[in-house]
Amino acid sequence: MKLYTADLSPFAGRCRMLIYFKGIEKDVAFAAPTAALGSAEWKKINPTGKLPALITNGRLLIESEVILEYLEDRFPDPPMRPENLEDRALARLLNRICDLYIFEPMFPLFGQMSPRQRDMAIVEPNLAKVMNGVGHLEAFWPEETGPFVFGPACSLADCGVVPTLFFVDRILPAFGVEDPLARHPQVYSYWLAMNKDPLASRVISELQRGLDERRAKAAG
Ligand SMILES: N[C@@H](CCC(=O)N[C@@H](CS)C(=O)NCC(=O)O)C(=O)O
Repeated sequence: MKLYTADLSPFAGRCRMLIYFKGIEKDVAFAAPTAALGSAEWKKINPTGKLPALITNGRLLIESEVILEYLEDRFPDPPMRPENLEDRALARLLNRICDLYIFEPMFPLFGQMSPRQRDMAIVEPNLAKVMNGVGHLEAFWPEETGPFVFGPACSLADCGVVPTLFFVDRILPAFGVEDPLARHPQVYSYWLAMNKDPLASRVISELQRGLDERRAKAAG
């Protein structure tokens, strides 16, 4: 099985997190994309031009949630879907909040990182939406939990939420929002705990390495 991945991709980071927590690194070869994302060359491998992409049994699977679900079905031990059906639905909901209410509005912000060429008509509404999205995570956060979303074991929700919080934590300060997660107590204490967890923090360090490389390139 081959996973096309990159340090800075939060969506590939979801898949790596599941792979680390399941202990299945020996079953999955990591590969860098063979060409620039979005390029005609890369679209020969993944027609959407995106990451991640999983090649398994001669088939291409894309979309991080689909890859997570596939890996969970293929390697059910340890289980990463919560046992209780409502919690299982909640795990999916938290990941959808990350996709629809946090990443969707965060994407336009990536084009606005430079303060000198910033269009506030793009920044302000999207920044507000991202903060609202984190508020939705807080509102739906399960009670009496920790250190992971659903207690002592990592779930599919953790795989989605950790890379998302990394981006909120690292990108929003560039727009003047200091400590964006500290405004949401449950999400914040979770984030602090994940930074101390050996495997979650491995994913966080990979994302950080990707971000440092991107920033060094941008600085020339
Ligand atoms: N919904 C997709 C999002 C994938 C995505 O947007 N990946 C980014 C990298 S983090 C990408 O490939 N961007 C390049 C592009 O859109 O051309 C998923 O969950 O896998």
